[in-house]
Amino acid sequence: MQSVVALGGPGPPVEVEGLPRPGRCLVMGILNVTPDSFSDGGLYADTRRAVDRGLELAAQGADIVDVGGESTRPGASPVALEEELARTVQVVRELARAGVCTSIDTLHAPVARAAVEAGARLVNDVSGGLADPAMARTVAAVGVPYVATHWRAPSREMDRHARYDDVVTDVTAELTRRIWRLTDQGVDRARIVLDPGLGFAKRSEHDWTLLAGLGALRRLGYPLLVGASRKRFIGAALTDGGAGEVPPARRDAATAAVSALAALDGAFCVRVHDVRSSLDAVRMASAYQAHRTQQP
Ligand code: PMM
Repeated sequence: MQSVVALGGPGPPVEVEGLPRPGRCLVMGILNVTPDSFSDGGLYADTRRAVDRGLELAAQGADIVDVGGESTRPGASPVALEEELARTVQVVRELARAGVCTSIDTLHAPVARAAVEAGARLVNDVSGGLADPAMARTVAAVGVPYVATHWRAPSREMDRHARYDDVVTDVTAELTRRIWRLTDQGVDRARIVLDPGLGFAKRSEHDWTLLAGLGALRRLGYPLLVGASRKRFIGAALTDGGAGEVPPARRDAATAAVSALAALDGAFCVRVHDVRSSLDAVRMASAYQAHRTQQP
């Protein structure tokens, strides 16, 4: 069965089988069950608090709650597999049991498999299958949608890899190779969602160029997920050329603006910390778009 029924963008919204279909860009709420993520590290580090936060994100309107147990901020160190499993699987299980559509944000095939067995409906892998050679086969076997993000290197060394001739062309080519590898290993094309990987081996100007170039990435023919929330390029743009960066906790209004821009450019989903503001933003984008298409 074909899961992607229509390409988004200027045009009808994209749908992926097994995920919510609200008729607009989806909003994925971030639930980092980590002590060290860049903007919310330590806030939801135990299971009870994490589940409560996931339920809160769902009540605020998150279409998907993305559970992650390993920080991917620049410079972050990896965590042991057992620790990542302990942080995430029970949280996924309880949220899924409560009826929340849950995804697992992991680089590791065993965590992806355990989370899907606990009820996760999407695997979100910021390495696009590069970090764990077993990921593609695992995703093919468990048969849920898969977010393949543009990635070049582990967090502690990714800043050294932020070199591009033309970032949109290079990221498009590298994602195309990811798709080949995934489909070669049995992943259903109709279950692949692509992500430009804002902040992953990118400097601010790369992030902005990719955001402005979503149309080119959309031409690959896959739904796009955009993860801009509170990232460095947003903090840097808010300083208006002044010194320093606006801190992560003060970047939600700007993140919502970016969510509206991404939705207008046909993003399938935005991944955000503050669900309410980005949900309002993508709703505004869809109302605007509906009226724009009515213009003569
Ligand atoms: N960014 C982070 C973590 N997971 N997943 C996807 N698909 N895309 C992203 O851009 C992305 C991600 C890092 O941000 P966080 O530490 O705030 O979760």
